[in-house]
Amino acid sequence: MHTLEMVNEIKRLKREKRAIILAHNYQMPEVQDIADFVGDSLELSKKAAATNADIIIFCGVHFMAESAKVFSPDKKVLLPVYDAGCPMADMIDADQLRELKKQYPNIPVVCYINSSAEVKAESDICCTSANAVKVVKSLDSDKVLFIPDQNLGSYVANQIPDKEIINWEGYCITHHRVKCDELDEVKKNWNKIKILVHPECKADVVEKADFVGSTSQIINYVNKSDEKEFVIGTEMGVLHSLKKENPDKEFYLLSPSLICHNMKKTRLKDVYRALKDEVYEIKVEKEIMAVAKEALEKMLNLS
Ligand code: CIZ
Ligand code: SF4
Repeated sequence: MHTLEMVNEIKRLKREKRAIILAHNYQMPEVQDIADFVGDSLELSKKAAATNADIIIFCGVHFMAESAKVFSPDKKVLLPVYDAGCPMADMIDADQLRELKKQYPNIPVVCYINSSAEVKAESDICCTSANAVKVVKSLDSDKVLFIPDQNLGSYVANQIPDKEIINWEGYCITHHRVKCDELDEVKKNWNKIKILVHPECKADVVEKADFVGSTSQIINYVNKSDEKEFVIGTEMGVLHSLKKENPDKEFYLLSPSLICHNMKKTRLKDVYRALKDEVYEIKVEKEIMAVAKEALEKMLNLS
């Protein structure tokens, strides 16, 4: 089918089936352009909860579609590519977390949103890269177990030196690849250009950046800034929104390795098939959903 025809079919099916399409900031441009909303995982989950659509096509990775399902259990949530997963989220499972909790009894568990619903259900509170510092600060404990991202955990630990953060050794295979040398090279050649990075990058990269934030925080920073050129240290998908919203500004990727292959698995044809065949439905056990929701809501109640 021709692209234009496919786009029209997607629009028609969307109306017919009362569906909405949500796309993460890291998705392919062709997918972002057909979406009703583009954002980070939390913004998209909130959209999912607020919509009165019957079907949610979630263009992202598995844990994100699961969070959307947790917030809207009565809706049909579809992930267009069944094996679009997040390697970081898979670095800890519920059994491993139960073992960790036995090892460190009575220490609260803060769980990054990049985790399965089952892991969230075993945690005290969730966080995103946008609010991790605030979440950890809010806890009435001087020790905190932080899972699964060691880099985000280290970033939080640096911001809150009076708390001890016990990190799980997970990491994002995409952001963890960025080398400090790559940042040094940029600084050497363009010493005034602003470097904006995601806290999933390693500590030595984060330390030297001008701004550290989630994808949406990076986009907001650029939208408000008077500067004209930026180096972006997060997955390349954000460049699409950045360029679209700021046609007068220039963007450079901090490293060519900033590409998440799982995020790039979803193409227009997959969105079309997801709508047409209603695949692949995300299912989470009822009890897990209820407890995972508590951990997510505790985070939301802080903001
Ligand atoms: O929470 C998200 O959407 C992720 C994985 C990244 C970010 O910073 O937005
Ligand atoms: Fe997971 Fe990293 Fe890909 Fe995000 S960019 S989905 S954390 S592997």
